[in-house]
Amino acid sequence: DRLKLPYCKRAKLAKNPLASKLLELMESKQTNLCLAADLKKTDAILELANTAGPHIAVLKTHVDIIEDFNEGFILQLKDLAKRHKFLLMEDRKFGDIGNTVSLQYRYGLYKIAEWADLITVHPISGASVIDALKKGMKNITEPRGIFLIAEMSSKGTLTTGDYLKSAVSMAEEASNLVVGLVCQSNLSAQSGLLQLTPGVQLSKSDDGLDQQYNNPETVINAGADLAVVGRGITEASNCLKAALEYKRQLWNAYEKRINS
Ligand code: 6AU
Repeated sequence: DRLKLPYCKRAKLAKNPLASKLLELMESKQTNLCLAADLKKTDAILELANTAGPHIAVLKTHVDIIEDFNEGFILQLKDLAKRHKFLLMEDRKFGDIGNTVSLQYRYGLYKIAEWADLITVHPISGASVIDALKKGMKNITEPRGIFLIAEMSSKGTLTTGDYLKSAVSMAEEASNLVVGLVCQSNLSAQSGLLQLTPGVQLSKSDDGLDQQYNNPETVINAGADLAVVGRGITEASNCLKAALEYKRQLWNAYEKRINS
């Protein structure tokens, strides 16, 4: 049972080397927190990354909301990731045909392939999107991984039924490149795949725009290996204190899950 296995054991079962690295760093830093740094200024993201960095496993960005994006920002972010030992995920939610996606991944202003360890991808266009992204990784020497979005957190999402099932099979079949699934429930029994679950907040149940929130223990019991927290931390009066509190609650829930 995937949910009962400790991260360190699952690191050995993962087919993607980056999934193994991620599981190992989660174990050694004792954190299963993925911080959504959805901020508009590079300085604010760097400050948050430096403060919360020692306590998170992944820093997740949406680079297309940044108003002063530049290459220096990426260099500094990569530096912080190395220093504090976290991975970078660009939550681009690629969702077009293979050729377009491979161009969006590699070129343009953001050159995501050059710096993002992990990316998010919608399975909507079919399994060939994964091959296209692999093509986009040509000559990139560092390991790369994909989180496939099987199920969204928002109210009324269309990611249900057969769509969801096909997304899971797609991830399982491509587990050499797919690191895990973005979803709300325990959908895959494959111990080498990670479940990334967004929609986590302690003080709210929604955001007024149909985001749905659960508490740390609920999402970990629903199979989350990494829980995404954004505004629960970025909008707190003390971001470090909030990050530490989410980290503590998420890790305790994980320990309870594997030991129960
Ligand atoms: O904690 P929040 O609501 O401030 O932020 C949640 C973060 C945002 C969303 O773009 C992202 O998680 N997200 C995703 C991801 C990670 O792909 C999928 C989803 O279904 N819901 C969701 O909120 O950066």
